[in-house]
Formats: sequence, C-alpha cells, structure tokens
Amino acid sequence: MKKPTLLVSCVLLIALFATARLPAENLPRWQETPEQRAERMAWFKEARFGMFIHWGVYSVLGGTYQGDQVAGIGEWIMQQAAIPPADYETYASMFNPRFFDADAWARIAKQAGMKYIVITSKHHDGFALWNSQVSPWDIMEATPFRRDILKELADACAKHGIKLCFYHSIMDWHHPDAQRAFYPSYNDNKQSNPNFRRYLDTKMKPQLRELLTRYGEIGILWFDGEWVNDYTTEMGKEIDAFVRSIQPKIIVNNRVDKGRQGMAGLTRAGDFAGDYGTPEQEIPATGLAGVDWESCMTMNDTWAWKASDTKWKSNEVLIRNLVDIVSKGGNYLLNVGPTPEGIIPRPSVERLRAMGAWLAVNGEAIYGAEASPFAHPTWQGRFTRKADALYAIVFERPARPDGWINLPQPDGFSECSEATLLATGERLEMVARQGQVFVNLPDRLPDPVATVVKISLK
Ligand code: FHN
Repeated sequence: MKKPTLLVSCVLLIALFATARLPAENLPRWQETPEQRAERMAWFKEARFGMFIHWGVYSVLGGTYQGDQVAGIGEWIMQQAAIPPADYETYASMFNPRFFDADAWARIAKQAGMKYIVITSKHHDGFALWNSQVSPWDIMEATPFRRDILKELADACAKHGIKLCFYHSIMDWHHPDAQRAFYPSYNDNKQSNPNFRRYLDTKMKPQLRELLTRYGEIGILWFDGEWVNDYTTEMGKEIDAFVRSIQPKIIVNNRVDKGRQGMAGLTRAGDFAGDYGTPEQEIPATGLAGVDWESCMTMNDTWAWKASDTKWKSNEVLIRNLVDIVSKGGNYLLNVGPTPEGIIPRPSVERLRAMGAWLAVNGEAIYGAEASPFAHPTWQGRFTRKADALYAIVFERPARPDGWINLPQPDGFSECSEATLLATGERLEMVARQGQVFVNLPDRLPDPVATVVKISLK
C-alpha cells in the first residue's frame, strides 16, 4: 500500500487529535433495551462478591506523616495532613513494592470466592498505577518500580477468570486544573477551579481512554469523587457516554454522575447516569426491588493500608454481611489495602480464606441468587431466592420453638417440595400449614456462622 504523503499524514494526525479531544457532549446518551441491559448486567448479578483494592503512593505513608499518626482513612493522608503536592511526590520515589505478585492477588480473590476485582487505577492523589503517556505522575516515571501494575493484574485476572474493574477518581489533588489548586484543603467544595474542563479534556478523558483500550475488556468503571463542586451532571453524562463509546459492554457505577445520595449510595429520582447504586460502609435496611446496587466495605476501618488499623471484622460478620447483602439483591465489594511492599495483609487473607471456605459449601445460595421475597424472618437469618429454590440461611438455631424455623409459603412451593441441608444433603422434616412452612433443624447446625436450608420449588 502506498505510504501517505506528509501532508496527508498531518491532516490525519490533526483529525485524530481533534477527535481525541472532542468533548463527548457530541456522543449520544447511552440507549439500550431492558433486555440488552439485563444481558450487560448479568455477570454482575451472578457474581455477587468482589474484591476492592486500595493501593498507591499513600500506602507508603501507611497513616503516618513526619512521625505522627494521622487520623482518618489511609488514602486521605495527603488531605488529612495537608501535605504539599511537591512533598507528597517524594513518597512516590519510595513506592517500590518488591513483593507485588499479581498472580498471588488474583488467586487470593479466587480462593475467597470473589468474581471480580476493582483496583484504584487512580485515587484522589492523581497517581496512575499504570504506564500512562498522559502524565509522568505514574508508576513508570515517578517510582523506582517501573512496572505496569494494571497490565500485570489484567494478565493474572484473565488467567484466573476474574473480571478486572477499575476504580477511577474524578477528584484529582495533583492536577493544577483540578483540586491541587485548593491546597491545603484539597477537598474544599466551596472553591472552584475555572480550568476544570481542561483537566477533564487533557488528563481524565485521555487516561480513561488508556485504561479502556490497553487492558482488555473491563467489567466496571468504578467512579468516585464526583462530589467536587466543578463536576456537573452534564459532565457526568458526558463521561458516561465517553466511556461507553469505547467499551459498550462496560458497567458504570452511579458515581459517574451526581445522583448518589451520600453514603447510602443509591441514586435519587431524576435523570442520572450510572448502572447501579453504591452504598458505602453500610447495607440498605431492606431489599430494593428492581434496583442494582453494591455495598463497598472495609475489612478494618481504612481502605488503604494503615499499620495502626487492627480493627478487623470477624469472619462471622463478613460472611453474614455477604448473606444479608445478597438477601436484599445486592453485591458485596469487600476491600483489601495492600502494604507498600505489595503484600495483602495476613488478617485480610485469613478472613478471605474463611469466606472462600464457606462459599465453597454454600455458594449456591449466593451466586446468581436474588433478593428474598419476604421480610426478615422471625429467627436470626436471611432468605435468598432462585427460580427453583428458596434458601433459608440460619445464623442462630431458634430456641422457641426448639429447632424449628418458619417462613411464608413461597411461590412454587408444592407437595413435591423438599427441605435439605445444603452442606450435607440431609433431608429435613418440613410441614406446610395455613400458608406457613415449618422446617425442623438438626440439633447441631453444620455451620455455626450460617447454615443453608434449601427448599426446592417447582
Ligand atoms: O474518598 C473515597 C475513599 O477514599 C474511598 O475510596 C471510598 C471507597 O468507596 N470512596 C470515597 C469515600 O466515599
């Protein structure tokens, strides 16, 4: 093929650059049928359980700055300690996670029964965990590590069948056209930066394009930091359309736009972009018919590594959180904060192993399960539902009536229905009377944390 002349090449380059910088308001709003949406969301509703990873330059500080412990979550230390940008940048030169092993991380997630990983590609500090051509504030130019962490994780996730997803902060404390200008209060929502649009066009969108064109099919773009003053709902819809124009099958959380109702996380009524709600550190009180949502939670109190934070939730709390969330139709995005050396803390790994062991026996009641058709039972536990079964998940064996659980007679229940212990297959005595179903539990529950009784339906 004849090589294009220099003039033609220049014209093509200008056109390409212009297109790359073209604000996406020229892109149509995302349109799809309910069936297309259901197909796109199917893996997410099947997965039910994912790993959140908060890791970056802030992990080097680990909650301590100039010898003092800094209050608050680890990844906010730049804000909490009012660290000047130039000073914060020096910590990047100390970020050299010599024990980082993407394959080990993917195996830990897989053994835990987690089906997707959401990693902080860029948190509020603006630092890129990948080899970005857009900014030298990245793993390649700013650290001695000089390896593309997201590439290594993408390869490991592909090998282990884990969906790779990216957290990406709209707020950027490092970029002069974003919130760096507000130092020493990077999160000051009363200030405004007139150049924020330029930040979107010259950093955020080009970096999103890098993330969506280099690491294969991405499951979720998990936006955050949408609360900043300069980010508008029009920008949210623009970014949503931009992202989907590159990967049409991607799922985008509701923090891409301005509809999130605080930490409760669900999207308020109105025209807001985003596929699902994002409660944070909390679980909605009840199920939410027809709403997709995901509770993100820490395992201790911080998202990023803090050596001082040893307030680890118990295996029991974590397993029962997962059951509670799925019984209400949601996903559980459970966080780990690796050390600056690239190690997932042992207390996190131990808890994830326990969750994986429980799911290996009881995952049928979780993966692909839908919200309970009933309110909470009178006994300690929850219900999940599938087309052919109802799962009664018992936390405590009821004392009165001794060992019996009851539930409203579910749709699909018939005289052919059976009650069995999921863990052992043991058939249990079951009685249906006046619209109620009663099941007699064994004297000892097979699992002290959560025992699953499967009631087969038509
Ligand atoms: O400010 C962030 C915080 O650092 C963390 O990433 C959480 C996780 O969802 N989101 C924001 C706080 O709502």
